Amino acid sequence: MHRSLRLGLLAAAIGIAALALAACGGSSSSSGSTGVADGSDSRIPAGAPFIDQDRLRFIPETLRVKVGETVYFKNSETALHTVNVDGKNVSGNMKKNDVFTWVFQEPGNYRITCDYHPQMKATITVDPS
Ligand SMILES: [Cu+2]
Repeated sequence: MHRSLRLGLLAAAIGIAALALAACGGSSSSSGSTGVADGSDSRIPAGAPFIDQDRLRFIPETLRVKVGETVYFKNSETALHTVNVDGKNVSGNMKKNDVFTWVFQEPGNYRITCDYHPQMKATITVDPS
């Protein structure tokens, strides 16, 4: 009697854990698993559109936002980076742990590049709000 109750509780706990994992997997795959801030940096709200500068790359290299949304960029490594929007340096030099924000005012596809690393490329698609 006691044993079967315990087994039942265990099965329920496993079921809940499986549901939680499934929910996690679903939300991360729909957001591309990156591109959304996880809240680990208090300056960047969890859920905000986010591009990391790391390993000499923009991560992710594609991002979709709406007009008026704040996009967060963070330099997570020691190399200096910049955020250039359609070829224009809008951030200035970003050192390690610097955070830069940008709000796109018009729909369209924007090229994101870095002054120092030609291989750093991303595209941000801005949809009407
Ligand atoms: Cu760079």
